[in-house]
Amino acid sequence: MTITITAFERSPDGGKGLARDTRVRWALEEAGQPYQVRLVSFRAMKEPAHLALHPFGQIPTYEEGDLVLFETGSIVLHIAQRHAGLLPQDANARARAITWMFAAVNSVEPPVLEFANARLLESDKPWAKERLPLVADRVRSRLKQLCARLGDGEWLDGAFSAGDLMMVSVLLRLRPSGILDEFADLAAYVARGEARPAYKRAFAAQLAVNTA
Ligand SMILES: N[C@@H](CCC(=O)N[C@@H](CS)C(=O)NCC(=O)O)C(=O)O
Repeated sequence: MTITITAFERSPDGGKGLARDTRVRWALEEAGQPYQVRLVSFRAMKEPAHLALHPFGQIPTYEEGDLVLFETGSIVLHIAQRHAGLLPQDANARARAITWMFAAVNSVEPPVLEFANARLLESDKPWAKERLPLVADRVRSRLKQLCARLGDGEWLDGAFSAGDLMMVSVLLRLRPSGILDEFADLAAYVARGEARPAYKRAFAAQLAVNTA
């Protein structure tokens, strides 16, 4: 069945791979699944046709036959459960990999987004200078904990999994700030993710859209 995802017609990051369709493209590449992309403008995202797919008027969405999904955690989990390559066979290891997916979106992404927003969207506010260090420290504290758990491991729990895919995708948003480089093991972990051929194909595909 044909898989269709949605992505920005023009990503605000100009193709740096930070828009969340990249993580879905990456999962599909890891799973060896072909897919089509429907590009949407910011205006179209808020119109009824797209709101029927995504109640919050965002990208990405995922369509496969009658199935429509939104939320990248759910989309990546769906892909990982239906195709080999993103979740271990062993039931407990599988549950732990899924736990890391949740950790990425529930425990790491919120402070990362708060920090990114403080840097990019709120920098002109009178309180920005005072707030930014607080928000940065909240990120540092999460990264320190994550770094301690990763230790000198290659991935978070044994072989590469959808948990790593989600975590690397979330951490990549920190790259422009330089904060990731304060944690050498995490920076190397993210670089390992980016070095995967499937990530490179996903990145190139979104870049092609944004440089066309
Ligand atoms: N929690 C959602 C977040 C989706 C999201 O924030 N999408 C962004 C692009 S990366 C978007 O559509 N932003 C435009 C908007 O919210 O109007 C997910 O993981 O899918």
